[in-house]
Amino acid sequence: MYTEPTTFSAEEYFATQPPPPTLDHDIEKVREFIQRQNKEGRSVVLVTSGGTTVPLELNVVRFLDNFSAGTRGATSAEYFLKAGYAVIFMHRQFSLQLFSRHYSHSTNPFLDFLEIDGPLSDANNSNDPDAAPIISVTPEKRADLLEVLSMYKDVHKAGTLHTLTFVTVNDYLWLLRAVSQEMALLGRKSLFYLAAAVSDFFLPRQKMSIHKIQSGKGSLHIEMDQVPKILKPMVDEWTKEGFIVSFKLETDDNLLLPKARQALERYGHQVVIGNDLHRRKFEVVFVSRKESEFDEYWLRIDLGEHHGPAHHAKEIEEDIVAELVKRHNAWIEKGKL
Ligand code: PAZ
Repeated sequence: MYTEPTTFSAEEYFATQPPPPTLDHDIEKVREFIQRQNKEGRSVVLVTSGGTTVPLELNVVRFLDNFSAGTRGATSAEYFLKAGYAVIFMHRQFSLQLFSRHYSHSTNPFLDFLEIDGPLSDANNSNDPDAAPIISVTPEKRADLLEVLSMYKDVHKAGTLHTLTFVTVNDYLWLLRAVSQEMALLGRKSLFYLAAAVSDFFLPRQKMSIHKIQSGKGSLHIEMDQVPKILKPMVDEWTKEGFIVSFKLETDDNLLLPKARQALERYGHQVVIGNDLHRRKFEVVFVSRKESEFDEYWLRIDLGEHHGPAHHAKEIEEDIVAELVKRHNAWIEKGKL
């Protein structure tokens, strides 16, 4: 069946697409979190992370996905916490998480760090807990683990991290709108770090097949509508004083700067961070406005660089966050004039 593609404004989108069932509950928790951080005088950053899906059926079997492991978001969120921010980490379900990301099952399996002291047979045959073998951490891994674990415990004790999950682009849009509206309370002390890879296209609920799309009728033609440009109402209505940083991912080098500039021009927010798919771990460009000109600031790291006592590989997110904290502080100060 062919139906005309629709261009939705943000308003039309929210009037026709249903909110996720847990939205009210999720936002109540976000509100409490923001109110507490505001009372305690902290700046709050919303970090979005991971890809969004576009389901093709209401009883979803198939969906379109956007590329993103969630590394940028999870890594940056840790550096924001280190810089004293409270973090709302809004991420794709099952994408990389803060802290546990250091022990990803594919690159650094946690079980490989553990040792069993004592014969296993004792554990199986005895009811005496003292006879149970002791599990310990491989000595050369202890310092690294201690560093991650201490930060994890400190953050939980301080209550400065709040986590939200999305799966579909619809979940993402509803959550983003509601969280930004709540963050308006913080005025200039709110920072938005939109690193999630968000689909530009979606299938409105009204056009979705209820059941699994059947094969046997030849090729499949799906016409998707454009996701509304959500940054516009975010800047103009939802969070007028927030410092908003969006990301632009491209695979064609020639498009990176023009597309980043175009986004700034269109939405009027503060910074677009451009990154190329294959170089994103060691090179990004900050595009912003200086009076009527565009300002471009390239940030590059040497991937072989090591620092700190645990000899971690340098992560570009450390420098991205340091630069943004500087710019956000200047933004806060400017608001006081
Ligand atoms: O999650 P990841 O570390 O694998 O990738 C990060 C990224 C490339 C998705 C992010 O830096 C980004 O560019 N996000 C915006 C993508 C977009 O243009 O929609």
